[in-house]
Amino acid sequence: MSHLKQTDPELFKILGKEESREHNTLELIASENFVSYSVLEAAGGVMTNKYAEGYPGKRYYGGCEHVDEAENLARERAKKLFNAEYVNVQPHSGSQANMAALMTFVKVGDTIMGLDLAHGGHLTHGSPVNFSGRLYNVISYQVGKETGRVDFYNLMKLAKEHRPKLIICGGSAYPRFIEFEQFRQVADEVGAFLMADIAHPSGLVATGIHPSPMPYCDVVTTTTHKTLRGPRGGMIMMGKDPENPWGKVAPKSGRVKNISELIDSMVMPGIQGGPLMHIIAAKAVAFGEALKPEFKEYTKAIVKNAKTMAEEFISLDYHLISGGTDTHVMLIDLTNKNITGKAAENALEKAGITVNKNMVPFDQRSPFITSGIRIGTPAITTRGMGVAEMRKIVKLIDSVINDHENEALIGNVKNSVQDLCNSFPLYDELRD
Ligand code: DSN
Repeated sequence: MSHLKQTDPELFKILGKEESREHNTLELIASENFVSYSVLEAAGGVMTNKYAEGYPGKRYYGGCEHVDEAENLARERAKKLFNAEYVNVQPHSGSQANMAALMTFVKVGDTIMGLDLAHGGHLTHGSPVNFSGRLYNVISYQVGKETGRVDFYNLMKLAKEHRPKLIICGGSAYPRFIEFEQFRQVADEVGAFLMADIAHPSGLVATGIHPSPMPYCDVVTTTTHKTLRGPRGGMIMMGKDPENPWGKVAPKSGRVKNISELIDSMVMPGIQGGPLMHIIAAKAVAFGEALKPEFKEYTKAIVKNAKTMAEEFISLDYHLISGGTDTHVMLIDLTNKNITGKAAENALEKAGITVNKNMVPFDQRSPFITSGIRIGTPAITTRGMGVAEMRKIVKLIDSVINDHENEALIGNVKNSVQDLCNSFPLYDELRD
């Protein structure tokens, strides 16, 4: 870092401001986390220099012997973590993992089903503004109004009516365990592939706290930077028998022998060129960390913290979609608090608490305003905060939401946030 200070003081200053923002605020965005200093080091390491189109042992460039080792290590560690037979660690992001998986299993114009974005789904699960909504005929399914959980009765009805080629399960604001087994029953009923996007709970899946999709899903995608606490990136996996296990995909190219090779070829050259080898190295480090017993303790603490927060919110008359959480995330409908998601996000940000506004199921407001906020515990749990801090944080949030235009109160909350942050410092390694 001190080198950058000399060579580019302008950018150095910007980085310093971000470091200080991360230290001095409470990060409650459910999809964010703080990587270890080792992951940070690998992500900033010399492998950023290397072109390595292709896969270990089959590259289009010379000099790949060490990046091959790093990619093989990442793959082997990921297989062990998720009990997967096949892993591709090259997708630059979750969206690209989803794109490559979809392009493997369905053709343009085919019918797919995914959870409605406003009901907790993701852009790449069929939103009309995303490639998934533009390339495929999308039938979205929803959660039940009363339960806040996937409405399987309606999903089955829609699936029988529209005969999708593929169903996506998972989402970015779904507080409950993903019901892989029930999704499999629907997929089997209509002969569809089942794709799980476990980007949000993947850290919990890796440690067995959340059920595994592997026995039920034809293909599984994830990001690596949320509860899994790795660098930003994506990954595609398959369970025990990737050799065309269900006999539903016949690889077209004579050079491709099975589905795993088809997925590899969809990632590169299908949608990506050179892999980000520094990020793959950092993924290997993060997967190594996730294999350690401490990581299981960490993921247990994430859920305990989220459940504690959920109970506190409910006791203060907040409406949590689905009535609580099984995971790291809560989705809160603020309608009874007479504040929009946008206003809550802004007021909390002034107080040093970072959340995101979020549509709630059956929301009457636009995605730019919203009626809700999404809150998650992975990042604050990484800082070492526990049950006592969760209770304190909920009280701070509640006081801002109840009086969100009171600048003096927001100032006081900001001071309390600062005290909390100072007690749980981040990245000692970066201090001069
Ligand atoms: N943007 C991510 C999230 O916040 O959940 C999903 O891609």
